[in-house]
Amino acid sequence: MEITYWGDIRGRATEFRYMAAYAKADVKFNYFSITKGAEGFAEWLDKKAQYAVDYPLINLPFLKESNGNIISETSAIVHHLARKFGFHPKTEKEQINYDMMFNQATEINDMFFQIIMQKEPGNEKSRWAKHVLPEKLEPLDKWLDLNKTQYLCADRVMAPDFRLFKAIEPMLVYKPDLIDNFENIKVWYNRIYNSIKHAVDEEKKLPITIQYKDGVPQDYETNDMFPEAQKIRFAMLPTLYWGVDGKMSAEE
Ligand SMILES: N[C@@H](CCC(=O)N[C@@H](CS)C(=O)NCC(=O)O)C(=O)O
Repeated sequence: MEITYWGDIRGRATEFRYMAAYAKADVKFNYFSITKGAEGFAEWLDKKAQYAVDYPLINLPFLKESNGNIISETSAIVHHLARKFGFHPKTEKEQINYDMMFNQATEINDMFFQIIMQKEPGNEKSRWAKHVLPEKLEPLDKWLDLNKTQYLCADRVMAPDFRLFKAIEPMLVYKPDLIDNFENIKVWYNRIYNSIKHAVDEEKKLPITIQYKDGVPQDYETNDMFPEAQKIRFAMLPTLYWGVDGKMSAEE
């Protein structure tokens, strides 16, 4: 199978790469260049229009199976990979844990994007990192302690583990003492890290994303299927204060 996404950033592909690394699976990754800026985006828009003829939901990332089937939507791809690699629930109890943990991991991942990446550094953000962020992780530490499982849903790794790991890894760069008091999360984190060390270390070399405004193609109006909608979306792109090139160190 093949997965297509933006290259030279982590973005939404990190969890796919971690899952593939853990499963030692043969997944081919194709990349459009977003770090080329406007030019890379224009190349994608051109291809997108071609794919959209047969597959109107086309987006980045998308997965193409060997029979030609296309799957878009990040979480749909994650669940598909989970089923293929055995990282999916097999009993009702596992299914319940999986559903809950996937939601928890998604919320924590979204919080990372909305607050750590989009909020200007300052007193409010520091207080958020000191008080709110640990408050979100503490119940998960207790959950692991009470369940006595090696991973979030059971004694085997499943998709929510990768989603949460992918969110926590850069959080630890942003706030290195974040899990110091969470013994169970620490053990869980190191267990996953030690299984896919090489993939994680490779990922650490990449920025999470680009400063979005740098990727806006000048000529998108001639390329885009919905130029007016794109124009409004581009005008509303947030400024990122963390997670882009040169802005990935600890903040206090
Ligand atoms: N709902 C989609 C959103 C995907 C998305 O926002 N992709 C961004 C990159 S992270 C993109 O550049 N998409 C290409 C496009 O909009 O044409 C998903 O969950 O995968």
